[in-house]
Amino acid sequence: MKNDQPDSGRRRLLAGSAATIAAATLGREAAAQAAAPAAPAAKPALPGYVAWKNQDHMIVHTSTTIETKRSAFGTSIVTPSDRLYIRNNLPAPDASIVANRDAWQMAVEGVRQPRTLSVADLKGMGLETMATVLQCSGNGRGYFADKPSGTKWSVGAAGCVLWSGVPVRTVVAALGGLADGARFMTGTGGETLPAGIDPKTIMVERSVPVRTFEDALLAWEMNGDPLPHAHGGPLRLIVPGYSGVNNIKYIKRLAFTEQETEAAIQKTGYRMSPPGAKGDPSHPSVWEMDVKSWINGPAPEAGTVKAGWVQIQGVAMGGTRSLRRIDVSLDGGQSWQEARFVGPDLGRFAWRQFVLPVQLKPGQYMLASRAQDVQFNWQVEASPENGGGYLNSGWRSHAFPLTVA
Ligand SMILES: Nc1nc2c(c(=O)[nH]1)N[C@H]1C(S)=C(S)[C@@H](COP(=O)(O)O)O[C@H]1N2
Ligand SMILES: [Mo]
Repeated sequence: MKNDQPDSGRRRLLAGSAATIAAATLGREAAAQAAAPAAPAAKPALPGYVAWKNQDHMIVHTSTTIETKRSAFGTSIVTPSDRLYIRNNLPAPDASIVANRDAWQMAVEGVRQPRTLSVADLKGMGLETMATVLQCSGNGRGYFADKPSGTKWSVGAAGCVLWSGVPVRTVVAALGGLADGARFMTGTGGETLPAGIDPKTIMVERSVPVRTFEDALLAWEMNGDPLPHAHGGPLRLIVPGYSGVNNIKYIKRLAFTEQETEAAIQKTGYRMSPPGAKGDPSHPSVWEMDVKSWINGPAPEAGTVKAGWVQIQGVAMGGTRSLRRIDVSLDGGQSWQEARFVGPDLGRFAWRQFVLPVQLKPGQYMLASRAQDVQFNWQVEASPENGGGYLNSGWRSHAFPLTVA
């Protein structure tokens, strides 16, 4: 099984004791399969814990790495929940944790009055709704020429999601403010860890710069529904503008710390190491996302359309900044035309849909897009190759060929 994070402990867990850990999930999956009529041998089916997703719109790499098809983002802004990608570094906790959502507890440390708060407590403290791009650090890895190990995501380990919950700054203020010396915000996932493995080698615990607490959200709702278990329900940390791994699912501890966590997923995992090299603390952490865009239509998979009027359509994100411009090329980047953003701007952490209507004659085209943020930073032509295959935002590798007949 390929993972985002080539860490031996985690691999061992998924390969070895996964049976015990995931017994509940696999049990449900097996039951669902037994009940279903025999399907013709086809693409891998959705595992039981995400059986509610739309099979037609998903690519199942493994039971813990499932991406949205390029044709399936839709032309609205928000990615429908049943098409949103899934990525688990560890088997998810048992689904019983969403039986009584309000009872889920999270410890808050590194504030003047540390406390353990339930989701019910948090719901009483504040409410905010925001849209953010949730994007796996390894999204686009499949386009790196170096072929770094890990899931070969194309564009679909990403989505634009509406979250509702309480701002972290509201919780911090209610608990007397940050303790002195806090330099990082550290979130811990609520997975049950197996005995006999050093927790640090497998736990999902991430530290991000402390200033992110000003924008961060503790979310219990996603796209208008209670946060699905598969996406981190009952409670998830959203760090806007930061790549997927920093958005801790089923969060059980939020700590403002002087040091980064010692967990392998932080120390050696998700580091921008040189190609072929393993990560270590001297390499930059995978934190903020870059300005990026890609085209989703027409026909990103079939690659053929009829001559005539065609809407070139895609999504663009600024990472941590708003966008000012989006360009489209029909000839692989030799010439560019400005396209138009569609629909309301849901804020600097959301993505925007864009469109360019063109009249196409029969022939071969190469569709590419490049976005520019409000600080005039253009999306790069090629992102630097790196050991983990992280943060690929290069417009050239995200281009695709179109035959017009
Ligand atoms: N607790 C916990 N949080 C987690 C993970 C995990 O395995 N456990 N995976 C991270 C990674 S690598 C990504 S890309 C996103 C995936 O979120 P999704 O499955 O809701 O799409 O969650 C992040 N948060
Ligand atoms: Mo990820």
